[in-house]
Amino acid sequence: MRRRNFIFDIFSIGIISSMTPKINAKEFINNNMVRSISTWKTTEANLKAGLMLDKGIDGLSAAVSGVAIEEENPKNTTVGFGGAPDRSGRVTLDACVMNHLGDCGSVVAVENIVNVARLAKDVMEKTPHVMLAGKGAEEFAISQGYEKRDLLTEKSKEDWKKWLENEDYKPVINIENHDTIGMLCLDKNNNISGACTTSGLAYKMKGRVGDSPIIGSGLFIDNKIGGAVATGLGEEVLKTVGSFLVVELMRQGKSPQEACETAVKRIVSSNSQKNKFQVAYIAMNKNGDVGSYSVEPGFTYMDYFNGENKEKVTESAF
Ligand code: SD4
Repeated sequence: MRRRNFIFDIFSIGIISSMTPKINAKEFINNNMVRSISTWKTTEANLKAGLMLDKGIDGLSAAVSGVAIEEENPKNTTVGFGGAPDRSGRVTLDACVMNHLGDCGSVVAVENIVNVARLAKDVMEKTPHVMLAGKGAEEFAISQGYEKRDLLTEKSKEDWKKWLENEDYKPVINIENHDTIGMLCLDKNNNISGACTTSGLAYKMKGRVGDSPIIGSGLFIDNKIGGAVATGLGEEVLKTVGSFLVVELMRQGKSPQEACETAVKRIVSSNSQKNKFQVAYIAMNKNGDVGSYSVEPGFTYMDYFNGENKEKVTESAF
């Protein structure tokens, strides 16, 4: 089971060894508050999770049920059913989950299964592994009773055929403000969990995997400190191990907002041109404070807090 524990000891792995954590877990107050945040205008998904948290349901269950709404939404072209395929016309999904104990599960390049965040949770809870890929993940899903479904819709097939006419591949910035969903949930026990689920970049190369299913890049939680999730061009998030970086910055004493800004600026510092790509982070600490920042304008996130579910606009580096 310990193989699944991804809580890094920053001192033992020698990263930033001169830094003394300024945040002590004891500084955080447990006041029974709940909060759920999710990337993009994922209104219903975030509301679903928030209401579950209000009822006292644990953060991981709330996150997995919340993101399932986008996985099942055919209009979201970057998640689950209706997600854009790769160049060869296959829809391949990536997802991961992480809980307050530091346990995590992940699936990559899965075909024919809609609820891949739940599948990642099943990998975490029912196998001795952290990550399952491709056919193996699909076979595991079928063995657990998941329905096999064609993830291409008439619309996504039509769009792909249109794309094939020019085969012009470039990252799209802010796809209709509705995109990959990453969610962080703080439950009544003051535990943070999260989930991240995507079909990845539209018309990616066959076999391409982004940041979303990679623990530390697309999602990272350290329940003593907080959590972060990423969206946007996964290659840039992977290169900076983005979500892990945001959580480590919070460990050093930065607020969720400052941590997201610093992590985005690290990406921007090696990519000085505007309009190249989007990357955004959202983060939450154990107090339930939240923050968000993006490379380009136009990123919004949902915030369920005190019984209200609001869309928030994020500031950006450009
Ligand atoms: C990826 N990060 O596969 C995902 C895509 C995404 O907003 O988040 N799009 O690179």
